[in-house]
Amino acid sequence: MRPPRLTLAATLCLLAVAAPACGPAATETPAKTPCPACPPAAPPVASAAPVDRPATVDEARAFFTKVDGDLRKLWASRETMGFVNLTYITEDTERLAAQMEEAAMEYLGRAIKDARRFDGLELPPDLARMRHLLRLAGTVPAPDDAKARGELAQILSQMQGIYGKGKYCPPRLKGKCQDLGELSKILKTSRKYDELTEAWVGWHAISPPIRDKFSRYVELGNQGAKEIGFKDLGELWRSGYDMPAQAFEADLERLWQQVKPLYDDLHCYTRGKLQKQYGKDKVHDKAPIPAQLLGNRWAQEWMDIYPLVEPYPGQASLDIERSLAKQKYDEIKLVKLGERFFTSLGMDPLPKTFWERSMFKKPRDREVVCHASAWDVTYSDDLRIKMCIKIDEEDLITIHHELGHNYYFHAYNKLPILFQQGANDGFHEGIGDTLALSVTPRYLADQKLLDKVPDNPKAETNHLLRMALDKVAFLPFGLLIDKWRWDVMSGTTPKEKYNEAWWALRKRYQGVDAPVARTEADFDPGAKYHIPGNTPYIRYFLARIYQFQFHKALCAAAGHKGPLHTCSIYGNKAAGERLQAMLALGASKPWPEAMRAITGGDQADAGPLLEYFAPLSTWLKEQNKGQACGW
Ligand code: X8Z
Ligand code: ZN
Repeated sequence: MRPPRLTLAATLCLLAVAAPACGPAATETPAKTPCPACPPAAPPVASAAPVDRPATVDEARAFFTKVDGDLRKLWASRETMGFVNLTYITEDTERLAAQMEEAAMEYLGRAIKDARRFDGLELPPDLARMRHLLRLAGTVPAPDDAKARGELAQILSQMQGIYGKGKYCPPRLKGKCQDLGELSKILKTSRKYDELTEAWVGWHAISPPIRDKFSRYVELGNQGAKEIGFKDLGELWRSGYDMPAQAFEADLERLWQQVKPLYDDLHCYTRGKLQKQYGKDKVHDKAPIPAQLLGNRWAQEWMDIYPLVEPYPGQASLDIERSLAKQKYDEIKLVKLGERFFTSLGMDPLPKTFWERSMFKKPRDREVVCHASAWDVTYSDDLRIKMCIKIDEEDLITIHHELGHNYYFHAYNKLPILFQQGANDGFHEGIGDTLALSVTPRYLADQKLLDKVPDNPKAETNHLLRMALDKVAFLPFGLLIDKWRWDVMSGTTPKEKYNEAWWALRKRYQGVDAPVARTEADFDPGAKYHIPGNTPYIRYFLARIYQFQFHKALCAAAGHKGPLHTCSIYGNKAAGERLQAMLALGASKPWPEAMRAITGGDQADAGPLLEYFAPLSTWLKEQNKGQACGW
């Protein structure tokens, strides 16, 4: 993903000097203390049209052409500096990245307001689309007031800082602390109830200091959103889906109702297995599952408890780690394997600069952000990934995910910059995952990474359950994160009820509960990166639905016969062309048109996901017979 528009680095310049900040803001309000190394002021927006007569289409075209050129420069600087910063963290790179971010944010705010001149003017479709997308181009729009803008940027930086530095330091470790990576490992691998509870509580102790900052961020973000015509920030976030925000919510509910029965069956089966492991005094009948028992800090994906829930132990292993080691896979060889999937579909090889400029390995001599991401820092094929690759199956799949972003960037990089986005953000998150659905046991065997294809019905059930622990378990979590945030942003959930509302949603949608009593002294939503990180989350829910639609359509294009979960489009040029046709649209058209280009339909639909898991669904129902499901 491109990193969220406002990064940790974005405010260090503001911290260093009194507001107003660097960049063009200083031209509006005289700077008291100039930033030590401010980037050149962003060019003023082309508000070419005089105000005493209606604007014309020609003026609108000139305006958007100018905005395109300006944003290219500002965003390319921001992305380039962001990449340097995250792959070489120092105070200097943070300060420079902050300046670029501030300049881009200020310019965008002005451009949005200047574009109002063209409201009500009938524009040709491309310009009308740009007018629409410009208003949505910032994740959190900066308030006009430079002081408020500075405060917002500072809070964003602080929230990310607190999260990033979060550690648990139990007295028994005598001064030694555990970071998120170490706590994650415990939550993945331990089968001791108390140890799991401690790790969960330990991680969730990092977020109370985020609570006040988060509530101020909501106030300031709402202020910025109102200034550009939205009721609140949540409405802005819900407006990026080519339908009114309310219709979008109704569509989400429709999708959720489609998949909920499958989730409920998975929940029931999993709870039964956890009862066997931990006892009914710990995992109660007809009750939510304690969140620390699902193998993941947030109980969002449950793959790591596969050994506890494996339907048929003793079947051929699906684990490729040994083969990777035996065949001497290193980071580059693993990325080449991922690239080969894309080129096998007829897509271009990655540019030479990708191999020169990416970060594939955790450097030994400097601080970096290891969280995987994909970039086109110049919006013109300067593709990279940034990842601390482990040589295992999980990272092979993540490489496909990241390369999916890169190939999307590549496909649309000749478009105007406002169209250089996914058809919507769920599309972007779903591309690499779509190809990863084709990383089937058969494909892995063809790549000599599995000795044989385990193709008896028992092995197939094992495989589908493994997939469901990732894809199906995630669905309610993907939905509820932003349901919580939208309620906070609209004021439906006041600050005094942040945690209560959070657990009400987690119980209602996921059937998961906190391991110990929680109060409003806690701030459990803040322990999930995307909350302090200002990153909208509903995109991941959408991506999990879309990727099965895309997979089904590409399998049909490839002429696949047989169940959907056995299809791999590897090597199929017809599937590649179909995918490419959709990617090349970027955001130039409303997303239903992009959906039509790949699937022939124009709706989000969980039908293909249900089709993929149909054999598992039947099997789960059989297993759950006589069980008291639900919570
Ligand atoms: O944040 C991510 C990606 C970045 S695009 C690594 N994901 C969500 C999460 O980790 O919570 C992917 C799945 C959901
Ligand atoms: Zn992603």
